[in-house]
Amino acid sequence: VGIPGTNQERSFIAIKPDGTQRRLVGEIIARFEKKGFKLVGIKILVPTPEHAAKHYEDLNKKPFFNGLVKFFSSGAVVAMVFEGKDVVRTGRVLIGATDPSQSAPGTIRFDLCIETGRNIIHGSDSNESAAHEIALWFKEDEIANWVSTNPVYE
Ligand code: RTP
Repeated sequence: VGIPGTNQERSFIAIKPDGTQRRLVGEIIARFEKKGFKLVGIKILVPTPEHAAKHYEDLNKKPFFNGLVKFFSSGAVVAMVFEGKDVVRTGRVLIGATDPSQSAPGTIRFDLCIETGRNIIHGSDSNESAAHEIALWFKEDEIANWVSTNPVYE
């Protein structure tokens, strides 16, 4: 699942139900594309609560876990895989801090949302979680191995 540390590094990025409800799908994809990351996987679905719980299983001891799972499975999620150099770390920079009020201007969360519980987007926080999440959301043949003709972005 991608090659961490190279131009083929991959991250799992998901637009949460509040993002799709607010019609922010195009805006969010545009920010990743304009940066230069390559979209290699995309689908839209309403996750089951079981799938949502698996996605957030690391947080299952947190007081907000049940509410998070309920919200994440309450509407359409756009699940994506983006590829590019340092995409896991830099993708998190584009996204901004978990609490939008602590995020920097110019980030997706600062510019487009207010509440931690409605922060519109998820991005993998490590190469290890990226591999785990991509496998949870995508089959191998749902990821497109296309070559960019732009040498800057490979
Ligand atoms: P994400 O996994 O969604 O990209 O978010 P993150 O890494 O920035 O934050 P994380 O700590 O993993 O939390 C996952 C999501 O849970 C919700 N949350 N609610 N009510 C609360 O205090 C609280 N804290 C976290 C947020 O939607 C957060 O994105």
